[in-house]
Amino acid sequence: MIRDQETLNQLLATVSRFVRERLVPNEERIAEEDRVPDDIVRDMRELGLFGLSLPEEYGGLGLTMEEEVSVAFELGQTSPAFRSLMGTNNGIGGQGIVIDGTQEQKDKWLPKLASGEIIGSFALTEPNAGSDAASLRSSARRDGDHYVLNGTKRFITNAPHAHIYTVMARTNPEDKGAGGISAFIVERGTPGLSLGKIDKKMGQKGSHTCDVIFEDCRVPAANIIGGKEGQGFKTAMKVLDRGRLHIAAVCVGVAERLIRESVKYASERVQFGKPIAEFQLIQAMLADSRSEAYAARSMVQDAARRKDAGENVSTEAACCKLFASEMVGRVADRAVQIHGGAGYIAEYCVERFYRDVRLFRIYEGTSQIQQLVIARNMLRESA
Ligand code: COS
Repeated sequence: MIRDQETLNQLLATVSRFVRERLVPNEERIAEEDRVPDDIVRDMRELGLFGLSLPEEYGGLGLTMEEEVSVAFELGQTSPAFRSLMGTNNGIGGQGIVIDGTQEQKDKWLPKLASGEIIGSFALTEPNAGSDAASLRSSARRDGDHYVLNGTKRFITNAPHAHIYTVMARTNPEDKGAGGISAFIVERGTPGLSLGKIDKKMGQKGSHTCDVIFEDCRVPAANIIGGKEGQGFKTAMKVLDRGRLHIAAVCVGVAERLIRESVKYASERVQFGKPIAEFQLIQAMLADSRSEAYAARSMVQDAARRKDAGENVSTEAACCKLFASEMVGRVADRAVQIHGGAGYIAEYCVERFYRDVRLFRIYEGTSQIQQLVIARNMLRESA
């Protein structure tokens, strides 16, 4: 649902201009330096980007899902590392508190997340629990008015910069499945919390992940999300439903950028006496990419509208994540192909995006997990 088209159009125009004038010219620099410069982070804060999807009463912009994906289509037009930095506050690092947090937790954390004063991070994955998230082994043992956390979380986006971590840990050792898991907000600096070294990734340079390690880390019982044990897995799944739609929208944005780059290159590059864009085999690749990106955009918009209307979009979000992330992989591959030898050279952005987009098929649930979610929901509905 779009609340006010005119206000949204203004926001989209501002974000689009910011992406074009401020972020795109800095893409190579952040890839080389592997960090987003402080002045750009400051500008992102001033634009309200850290609080896009956080409620207005806490200082966010309170975007509906349809509005959020519209903004994500724009943010996707540049290196995913920029979006990643503020993506966790709006998404997996902040939504657990928005969806299931107590009033005190919301009051305490959401205003700082919305302003970008602090960064939130989501710690679900472990060395031995990736796709099978419910098998996680990190433990949280009650001790008076605290819980004592032990375990290791892996590949945690923004962990090196985060001030708070949403941590899923097992409070009931008797229950080895989803029901034994609770979600906690753990503050950086809590004794017993330490970070591993920053992972060397294939792409998305400038966005950082690392291990988060808990060794007898005492967390106040008041920090259990929602104040109740055993709800953490469901909180995580709800957060991921929303996150998957957002990621799908980012995939659409990146695909549209890659298509623009491909059209531009194909129009300029001359072979056999004419621009290669005039050759039908090149046109076929452009047309396939355009059709697929359009399909993904339409899917994401439809799912977002349904979510705003109050429907359960677990299946649709998984469909969007599956299709859009696979789609942008194909679009990036064609973009490199259209660029030929130049596409394999770092001087052209398609080489960087080709590596960047590979992650979309993996994080926030692999393509195979999306397939599993979709098929399971289908079978449940038919039963
Ligand atoms: N919203 C709300 N509740 C949900 C839910 C959702 N989308 N999905 C599952 N649940 C609930 C179920 O209803 C069930 O509750 P009950 O026990 O009360 O019935 C509980 O959570 C357990 O669900 P389920 O039995 O489906 O859990 P599984 O262990 O079979 O796991 C998958 C399901 C595979 C879907 C889950 O482990 C998953 O999403 N894995 C991928 C994790 C991931 O995306 N990791 C990326 C890293 S985080 S960036």
